[in-house]
Amino acid sequence: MYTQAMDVPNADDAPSVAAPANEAEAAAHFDARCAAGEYVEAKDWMPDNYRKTLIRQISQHAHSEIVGMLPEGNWISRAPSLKRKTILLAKVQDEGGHGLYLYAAAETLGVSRDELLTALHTGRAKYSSIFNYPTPTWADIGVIGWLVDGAAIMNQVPLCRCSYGPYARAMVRICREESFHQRQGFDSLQTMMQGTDAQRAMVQDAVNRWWWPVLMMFGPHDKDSQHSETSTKWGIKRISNDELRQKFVDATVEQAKVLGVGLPDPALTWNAERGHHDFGAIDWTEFWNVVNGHGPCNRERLAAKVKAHDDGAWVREAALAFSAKQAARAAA
Ligand code: FAQ
Repeated sequence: MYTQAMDVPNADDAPSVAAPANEAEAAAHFDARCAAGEYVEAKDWMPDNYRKTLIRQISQHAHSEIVGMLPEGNWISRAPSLKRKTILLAKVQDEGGHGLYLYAAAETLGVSRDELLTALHTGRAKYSSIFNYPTPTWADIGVIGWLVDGAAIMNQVPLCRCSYGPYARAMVRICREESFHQRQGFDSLQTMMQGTDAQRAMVQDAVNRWWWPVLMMFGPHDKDSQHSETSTKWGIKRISNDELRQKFVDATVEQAKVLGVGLPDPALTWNAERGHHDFGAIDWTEFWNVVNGHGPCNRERLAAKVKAHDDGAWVREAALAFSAKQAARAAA
């Protein structure tokens, strides 16, 4: 059972590890704990920047899971069979659950769910660039499972060893579920690849459109990654953006061979000296455009998310009214 503090810690909660007398000593002690591989827990003393970095990353991650339900949700009513529809429903529901674990993990750092959602709805908070691309065909759903979940797993498995305990524990369960997601995507594509020429062409077209955006999911090159140095020092990040991207390319090339699809990169070749695949240059102008709100579906995604939140207002109001009634009854 996944357990987590579900809301903002009380102001009078005593820290479980007392902070040493002065800030510099406290920071050095904290760095040493991280370097020794200790887990940091919600009530432990932590530097402000560690707290801020985690709130930023965990909340962006949570927003990604929730916004990530939209491109696939588009196909629930149009899945080609009952089997595929039930699988897709379960997957999209899982992504919603991942968002909830992650919001709960962020809340343990002293930020409220309302603050996090307001940041997303007003465009102040980021979510993964990948969810701003459209899903015009059924093959897109298979490719999201195979490549997007595949990239997510590659990035998220090291987060199971992140220094912040509540985030690391949330990631363990998330990664288990993501591995089913990746396999169902691969299975769906394999079925299509054994079908008609038109189905094979649909898969290839989807792979061609998703390949480069998926490589962008890992973030900018290490030399341009502004947070990597501090996040690595504190054990939030265990493997760098470029290393993870490389691991993903190496693993995926072999899977593409099994599927019988091509990857749309003429520069993709095995480099025996490095023991890795070389691959072509990523279009970082496209990446930053999408990150800064100008991708193909940014406006549509945010509008759908805000509408869903507004449409759900009555549920939140009913829950509050019910809880007030319960409290009044208990008081009486
Ligand atoms: N998209 O200094 P770095 C999923 C931003 S979940 C948008 O390298 P960092 C499940 C970055 O925030 C997918 N923005 O940053 C699923 C920063 O901006 P800021 C999400 C990006 O944090 C599957 C700036 O660029 N996964 O797929 C992106 O050290 C299928 C500089 O970058 C996670 O969030 C991007 N791709 O490293 C759901 C995993 N990349 O904040 C549905 C956790 C970078 O200063 C269907 N997150 N930026 O304004 C991480 O591991 C890290 O945050 C990175 C970025 C690796 C994403």
